[in-house]
Amino acid sequence: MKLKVYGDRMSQPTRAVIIFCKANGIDFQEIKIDIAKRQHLTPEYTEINPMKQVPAIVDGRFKLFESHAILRYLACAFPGVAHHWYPADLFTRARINSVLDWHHSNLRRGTTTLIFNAVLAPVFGHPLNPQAAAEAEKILTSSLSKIESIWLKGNGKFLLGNSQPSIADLSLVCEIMQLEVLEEKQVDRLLGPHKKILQWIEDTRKATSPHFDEAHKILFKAKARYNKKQSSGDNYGTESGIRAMLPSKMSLEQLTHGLGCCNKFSGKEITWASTAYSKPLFILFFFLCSFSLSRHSLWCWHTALCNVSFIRSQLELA
Ligand SMILES: N[C@@H](CCC(=O)N[C@@H](CS)C(=O)NCC(=O)O)C(=O)O
Repeated sequence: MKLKVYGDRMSQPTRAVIIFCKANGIDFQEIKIDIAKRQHLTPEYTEINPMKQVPAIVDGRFKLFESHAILRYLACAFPGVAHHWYPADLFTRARINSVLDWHHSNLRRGTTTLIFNAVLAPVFGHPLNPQAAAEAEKILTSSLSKIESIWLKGNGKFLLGNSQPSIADLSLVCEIMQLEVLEEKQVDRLLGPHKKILQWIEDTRKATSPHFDEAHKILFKAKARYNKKQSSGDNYGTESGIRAMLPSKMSLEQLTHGLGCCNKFSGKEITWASTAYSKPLFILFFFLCSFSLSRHSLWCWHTALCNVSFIRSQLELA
């Protein structure tokens, strides 16, 4: 019987489970439990998760709740899951579990309390509470700093110095993405100083593409709704504000302008890394320069390298 995933995509742990299943080709049926409609409180759902929260899964006769437990179960139960998500090595697993346990009482406490008191409270019939939001912001900021200085230190793209993501990356990044529902200037203030976090979000997004964006679409729409700005901008409600903050992003218009090329691709994004000459190209360039006798041949080489760089960047746009 097909795996059933019960959840609401507005919930960050639900998105982590859905993205995990999709990224690993796990065949599953998504069953929406709409929190806003209180569907998580029904007797039918309480049979599946007596804690009355999402997500939960049913695999045959086996029921399970708590997203971290679900991710660990799926990683072990489905043979097609790539090793890096939850490697078999005991010490590696223990370290991933350590991050996951820390998450619940730190990063998650900060984000959920902040979002509830700064945005969501009225949806559930409570007043906004700026003081509680300010306290939560301190927990969040301290958590982000700890992630950067402890688990993202070094050259690895992902937590614990890994070159590929684990279930801890997915869970924590989905948590931080929930900040999308806040006003843009608030997200800027919270995440702007954390460049490593921004790059890590982007790396996790790319590693789980296109499922990451697809699962998060709902958040951008919710942002528009909560901030009552549906009609104020072309992209409002369809794009990630966090993604736009990446320091390594520039528009192709800026790039092509800089190279003196046409700007018919303007508006698309491109990474600095893809536009920089790679090391071998640099060496080749200077080697040829030193042997070039005329200014004309030098210009030809420069133009050729610009074109190579431009073509490479186009290929990376996808
Ligand atoms: N520790 C749980 C947290 C689950 C949770 O807090 N779910 C929220 C949505 S993100 C929920 O169902 N809230 C409804 C409620 O508590 O009434 C997990 O990781 O699965």
